[in-house]
Amino acid sequence: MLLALSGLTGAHASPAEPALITAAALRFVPGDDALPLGPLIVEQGRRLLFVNADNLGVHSIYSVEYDEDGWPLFWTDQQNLGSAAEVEGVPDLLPRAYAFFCSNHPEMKGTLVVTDDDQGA
Ligand SMILES: [Cu+2]
Repeated sequence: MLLALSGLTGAHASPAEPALITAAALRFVPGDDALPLGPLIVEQGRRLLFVNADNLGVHSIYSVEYDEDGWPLFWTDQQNLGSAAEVEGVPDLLPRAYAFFCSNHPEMKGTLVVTDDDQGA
């Protein structure tokens, strides 16, 4: 999974600024349904950057669902405190809700909602 950063200037027609998800205190912010900000909402085609701002652990993002080839629909490598990575696969997602988790902390769960392009977030 060393390809994680290869899509940064890829062919996807995405807004210049990626959406952002952060890990803090063993939660995803936004994304954790139990927190006030709720699910993470991203317009279809937009890139997503994951930042680990958590001094309590090394974190990653993995979709719960896998494709027919056995790959997660979206994912990142493990990120140490202060490191960041693009969440691979997000710009290709169709509009709907997707559950995800941290591979190190299965109790760290979240929901990514991909919206139609013109719906905003
Ligand atoms: Cu974690």
